[in-house]
Amino acid sequence: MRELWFFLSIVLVAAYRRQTFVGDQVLRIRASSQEQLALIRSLEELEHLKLDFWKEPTTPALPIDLRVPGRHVRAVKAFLESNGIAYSIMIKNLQTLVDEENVSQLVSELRQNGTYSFNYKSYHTLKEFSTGHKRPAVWIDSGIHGREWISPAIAIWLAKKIATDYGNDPSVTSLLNKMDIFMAIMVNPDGYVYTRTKNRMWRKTMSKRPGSHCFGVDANRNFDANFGGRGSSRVACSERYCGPHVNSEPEVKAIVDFIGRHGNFTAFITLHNYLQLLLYPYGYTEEPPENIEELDTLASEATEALASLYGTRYSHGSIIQTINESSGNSIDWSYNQGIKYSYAFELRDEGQYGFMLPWNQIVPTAEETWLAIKKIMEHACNHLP
Ligand code: BHK
Ligand code: ZN
Repeated sequence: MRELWFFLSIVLVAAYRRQTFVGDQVLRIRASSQEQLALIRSLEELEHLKLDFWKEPTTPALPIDLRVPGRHVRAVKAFLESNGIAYSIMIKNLQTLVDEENVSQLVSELRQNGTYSFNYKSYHTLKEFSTGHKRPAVWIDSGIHGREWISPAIAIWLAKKIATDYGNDPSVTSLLNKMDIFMAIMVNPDGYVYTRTKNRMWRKTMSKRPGSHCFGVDANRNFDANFGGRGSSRVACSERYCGPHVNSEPEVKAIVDFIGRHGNFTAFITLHNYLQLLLYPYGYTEEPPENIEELDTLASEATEALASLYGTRYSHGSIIQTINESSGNSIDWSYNQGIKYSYAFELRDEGQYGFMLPWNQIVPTAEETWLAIKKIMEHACNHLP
């Protein structure tokens, strides 16, 4: 259907919108003297002929290429012949070449359809040059809550892992040949700095609240998903303060704008700690997401893969049924944007150290989490819309 529509639109555009060159010829003229050159230049003054010099008359040594509209071809040839000027026909019917070009463009577009590589052996539209095709993409963010140090710590390990596995691990290689992975490793840098310098238990952003001695917004309540509803607070001093309005925090707005502008994310993964959970939407409603069975099965496969390395057990389920009600959180928002594989990890541990997870658990946590993330990405890649 799409092909048919595309073909029709080409035909219609050719017939009704674009200038045509039916019968136009391009003549290659050889002037043998300055006199002949002058005669040809005099043709340029005859504006009604609508002549188009592809190559201007310069010296007798160089050819002159002249496009002549179909209805003046005979007259121009007669003029050249009567003045003894030699010429040959370079292009017999210009429209034939234009038509051929349109057809090969069409064939190339149809072939390109559904692939994400740039075809260098074809001419392209302006759009294809400027933005290219946006490949389907995976989003991974971490560090949205300041005190959850394990989250950015393993994300940077994951980035290195993905980069080094490309070309070595067949699964990562084929994934990256089809999809892009975007990582925001430190979503809330101001909050993180504050946990390193002033208050290790800081969770929120650092934005000032006029008229309040409290500052900061819970960035994971600031998204446009039942904003300000249950499981969030309108009180500025609350740890779960949703902020003055949707996307008020630049940390959140940056994500929302980026993902919106890109327009082709199919998986969204956010890293928090702790409790060893793999969560999917929703947090603000008991209403199950449309593909809950797929989300649940994939979560169980991902946590099984995670456990296979060191035996770390993760539970999984929707946010609302597994932890609590939560409005304005990132994965409810991303899911409602059409990103079908939206997940939140609550990383190690189950509560022995909590936010104070010792440094020697960073790499093992990264290694096992990688197996789960890989499962989610592979599934997304095998189920592209
Ligand atoms: C994570 C992602 C989406 C919705 C809720 C959660 C749980 C998270 C939160 O925002 O309340 C709990 C938390 O920070 C500890 O990581
Ligand atoms: Zn968190």
